[in-house]
Amino acid sequence: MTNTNLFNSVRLGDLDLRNRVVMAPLTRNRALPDGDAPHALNAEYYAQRAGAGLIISEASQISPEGKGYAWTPGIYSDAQVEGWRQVTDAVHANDGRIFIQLWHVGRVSHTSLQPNGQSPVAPSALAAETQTFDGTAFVPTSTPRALDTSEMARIVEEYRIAARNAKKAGFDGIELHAANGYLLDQFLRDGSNKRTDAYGGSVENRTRLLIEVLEALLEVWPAGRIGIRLSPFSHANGIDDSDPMATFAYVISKLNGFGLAYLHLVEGETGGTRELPEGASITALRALFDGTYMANNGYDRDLAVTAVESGSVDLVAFGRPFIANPDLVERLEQGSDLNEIDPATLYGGGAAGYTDYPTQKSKAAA
Ligand code: 8OZ
Repeated sequence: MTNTNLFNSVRLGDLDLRNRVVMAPLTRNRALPDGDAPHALNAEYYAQRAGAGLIISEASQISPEGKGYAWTPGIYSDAQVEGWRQVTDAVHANDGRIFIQLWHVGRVSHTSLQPNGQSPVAPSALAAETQTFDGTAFVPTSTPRALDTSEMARIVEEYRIAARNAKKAGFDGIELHAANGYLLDQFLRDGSNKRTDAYGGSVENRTRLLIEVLEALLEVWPAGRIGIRLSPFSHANGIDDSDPMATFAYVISKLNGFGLAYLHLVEGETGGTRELPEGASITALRALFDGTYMANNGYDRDLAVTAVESGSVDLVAFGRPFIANPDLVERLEQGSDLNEIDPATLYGGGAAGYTDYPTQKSKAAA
């Protein structure tokens, strides 16, 4: 990457992005309640935000078992592929680019959201200290059952099928969600992974599932169309590790050599402070990765412009600002005021607080 301006076009693998501003993956719980398929409303929402250099879709479960909240979209059924096709067509019609984020929640789920009311699955039978939304209320997550070693191949296969579906649905690429305390993160961390088989114990073993999944994805997509998201110092969904620097230094070093499109890090606590625990360093972790770096968490215009100018950050993913400002890139470029976000309409519902945030232009015309 040669120029270092947030608003200039940039090459990502074999893709040209119109700028370095990325729409972060954002859970909005607005898929069709019967079958978890995206639909026209979601297409409108993403198309409104196609000014981003790259959109990363909301997290999308790779299987019914991978679901942890009401009304999140899936990418395992034909109806879901059809629904996502509406989204990708609408984004492409506006000259945007969109990757889908592939998700398995692991233990961050509730029996009422699982097939046949079964227990969620996890590396170990330890409940997450967090809540989920079951469609009516926030409820404590259910205690999971530990996956049997013989089931790991099935999980990997489900990621592979989801990656194929993402291609059928017309996405430009995929992002592997290995952050925020979900299944792959649960395997990486010694707080949630107490396994004694080849998938637990040493950091090499805890990283095994992630690497097997990546290898499966690489059989479907070229490396330049696959990104990965990690949140090394986050405690989202009750995740913990006794030595996150050591764990993630290993994980990130292992990612080198695959030639992935990018490494995407949540810097600090997910959606919270950017401050890091003592001994932690995003800069040191970033330096271990030899490819494109996408930064996220609490960036505003100045922080983003400076980070990109410094050369240490290649792409900046904005989350909440993109919810309230469909024309975020234009506003950032012009240094304009941003719309305020309405916290009441973040999760679930219809167009209100979803597709009705005004652009500068629509505001001026009103
Ligand atoms: C907010 C609410 C539900 C899920 C994440 C997929 O944190 C999520 C998520 C965020 O990665």
